[in-house]
Amino acid sequence: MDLSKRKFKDDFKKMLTEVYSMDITESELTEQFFTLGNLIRSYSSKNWSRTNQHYSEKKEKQVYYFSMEFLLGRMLKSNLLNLGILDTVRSALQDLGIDLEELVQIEPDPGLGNGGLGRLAACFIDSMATSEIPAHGNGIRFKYGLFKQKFVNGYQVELPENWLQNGNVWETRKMHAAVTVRFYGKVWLQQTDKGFLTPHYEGAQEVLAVPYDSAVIGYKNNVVNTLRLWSAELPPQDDISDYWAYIHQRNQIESISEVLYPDDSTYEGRLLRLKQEYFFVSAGIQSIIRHFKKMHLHMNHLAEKVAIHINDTHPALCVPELMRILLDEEHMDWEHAWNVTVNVMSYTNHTIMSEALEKWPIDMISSLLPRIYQVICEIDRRYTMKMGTLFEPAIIDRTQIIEGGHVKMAHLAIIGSHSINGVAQLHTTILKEKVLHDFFLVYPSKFNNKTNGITQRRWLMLANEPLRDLINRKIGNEWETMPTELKMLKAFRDDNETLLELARIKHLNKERFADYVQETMGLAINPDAIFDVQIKRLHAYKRQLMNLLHILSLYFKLKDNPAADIQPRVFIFGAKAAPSYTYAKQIIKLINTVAELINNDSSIENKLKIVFVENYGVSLAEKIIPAADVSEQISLASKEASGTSNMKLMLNGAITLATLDGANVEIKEHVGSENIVIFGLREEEVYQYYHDGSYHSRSYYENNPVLHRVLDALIDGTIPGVVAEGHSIFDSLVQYGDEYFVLRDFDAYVAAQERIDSLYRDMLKWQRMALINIAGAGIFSSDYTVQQYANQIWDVSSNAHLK
Ligand code: 26M
Repeated sequence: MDLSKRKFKDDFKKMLTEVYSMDITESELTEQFFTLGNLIRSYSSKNWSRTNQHYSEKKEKQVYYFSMEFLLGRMLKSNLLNLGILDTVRSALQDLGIDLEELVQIEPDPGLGNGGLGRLAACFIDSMATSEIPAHGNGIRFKYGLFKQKFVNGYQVELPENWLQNGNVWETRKMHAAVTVRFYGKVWLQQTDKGFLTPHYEGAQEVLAVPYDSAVIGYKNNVVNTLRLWSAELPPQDDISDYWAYIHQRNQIESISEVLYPDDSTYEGRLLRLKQEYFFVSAGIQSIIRHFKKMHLHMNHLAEKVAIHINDTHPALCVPELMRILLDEEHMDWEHAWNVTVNVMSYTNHTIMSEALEKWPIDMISSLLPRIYQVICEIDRRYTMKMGTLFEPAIIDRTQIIEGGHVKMAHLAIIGSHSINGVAQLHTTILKEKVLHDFFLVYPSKFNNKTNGITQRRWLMLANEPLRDLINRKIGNEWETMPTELKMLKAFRDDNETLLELARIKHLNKERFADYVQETMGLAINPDAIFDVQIKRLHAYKRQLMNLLHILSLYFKLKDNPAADIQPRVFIFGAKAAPSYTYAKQIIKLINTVAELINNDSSIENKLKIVFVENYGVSLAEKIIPAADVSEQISLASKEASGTSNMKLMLNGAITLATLDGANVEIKEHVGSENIVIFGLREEEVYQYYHDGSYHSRSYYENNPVLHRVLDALIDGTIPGVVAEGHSIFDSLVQYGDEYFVLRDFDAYVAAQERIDSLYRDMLKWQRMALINIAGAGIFSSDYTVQQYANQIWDVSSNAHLK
């Protein structure tokens, strides 16, 4: 948008007096933040209604991205950037004596997600608005986001994240768009006088779903899409006969949208979680149908106007919910309704970890959602009938929806969708060949790959302004919306001046992060050291433990020989563990304790430091990633579906140290094997071990002296204060088979780290590698990912210009 500094200053002062009756000198940061937030809203409101009007008039097909999680991060700067007024506003505020960076801190970081899956949804809505795809998010307005992590004596402690405490400037409550969601009760089918079978409900509990809409602003294109998050409320009551019963019921209903479940890899069959899933699914689908009806088209045409995307299995009830509405409320016959449903739905799988697969006990679904359960049974009956004639019984048994007293949500999503995709090439191949092989035999053409991506606007333009400026000076700014243009940077691979500038920018970012660490943790770290970064949820398969064992091996090397020639390193960790994941929490305690030991050992002369940042999340990622030299992507091959921190880190010039897992495989292909450090077991080797059962971790402990010493340190008192944790972790590796092959990959990992050490010594060579990584990162922009979803799955146009 066009905005002069002068106009902005006038608007800002006017809004401040109108809303707070204050002038700038009287106002504090909070008032200034809300004023700026409201101004941004007013600047985008015209385009928001214009976009909606355009979609309605053109009757364009709309996409609805259903996701339990949207891990947005702070929106202030992102909105300013996308409106094209970031620099103007920053400088105008400065004239008024206000520092934009201070206002930024006022905004809570809305942590409405656990990790990769939720952040992917946030990158996607940014990219969809920018790519001019008519697509909207649908999710839950959790009152409490992912817990705040604190370390107490090295242990993780969880505190509530009350992000809504001071209100949320970006949202609008849309009472007129509220819908009712039904739980429990009895249901039976009755013949009406028109000859329809309609269900009758008795004793159902009614929950009011109230939407809160936020603008999703496209980058400099006047498009504003919508993120709709639902909140659960007690429907208005005519009379309240029993006040205490009323209060109780209200609390019970409001608990549905109270808190995000903090697990990202283990499924637990909790009733409240199932309520959450049906709640936002039913509310979202009802609201889509309401909107569709304004077009006065027959329901048979729904799939021409609506695509619904199921982000992991959490919203898989979309399938029976849409069937329910088409059958019961629109009186379609089963075949037509099913045809429409399958054409509308598509599903993304995000994990092969079997413990993450959702399956709900029949009793739970049938009592909470009696009509939905009937519909699921009928879907399953028809599936087995139809496919039973075409495939052998064993395949049908293994692909049924209802099995062993449970409803399998992935099976429901696959049978009910026309597309199922994995999130990196390797992951999709494993789905087709192993994890979902039976389904691949039944529906080969449903399977496809969509490699994940990240938005370069948040993860480079906002997080790393010095690098953005350098790139723009070198190659212009086309990459901002055509990110593969970053490849033009390759022309500077032998230009020492550019490489030195890159080095200077990295150093600057490292100094900034070092200042932050000094201020918040009281720990001094040296910006000349290698900043070696592993930031992701804590999970055994991601092998933060292997990283720590390597650190211990370096520590002992220096203890034995203080003059050992190693490059100084700062190992940076950021990770939350699911509150119930005991083993992950033990690893957190171990890392913190080793940090305490090493950081305070003066004999190693600052050659090693460990920084474990508290409360890792989007805002911290924005500080850490630009300062990273090394990107640790060391999951056991086959286990990480894609990873996305790998992409963010390479985009900021970090060198990837990786196993051939998830999207690392594609990163290697794009930068070439000389610009990445690869080590460890391959996926086929891992499966071979599973097949022949020949992995015996104990022999690695017994035969490798370095490993032996490092592992003994866990149990012999070398690391004070981790007796219980040390034993448990030692046993998991040596005694109980080392499920994720940490000991098997240890030597290869140490060798890879030595390679990093030697590469870093040649500064120009290192920066050349960094440059090639930045230049090759464009293909991993979520702009391309969502454009592929639009063209190949949703069948909607991108770039339908609104300008
Ligand atoms: C399930 C049931 C109950 C409570 C929580 C869950 C649950 C929540 C999040 C399960 C899994 C969740 O997320 C999984 C996830 O984040 N997967 C990651 O997805 C990324 C985006 O595709 C990939 O890059 C990562 O490799 C993958 O681990």
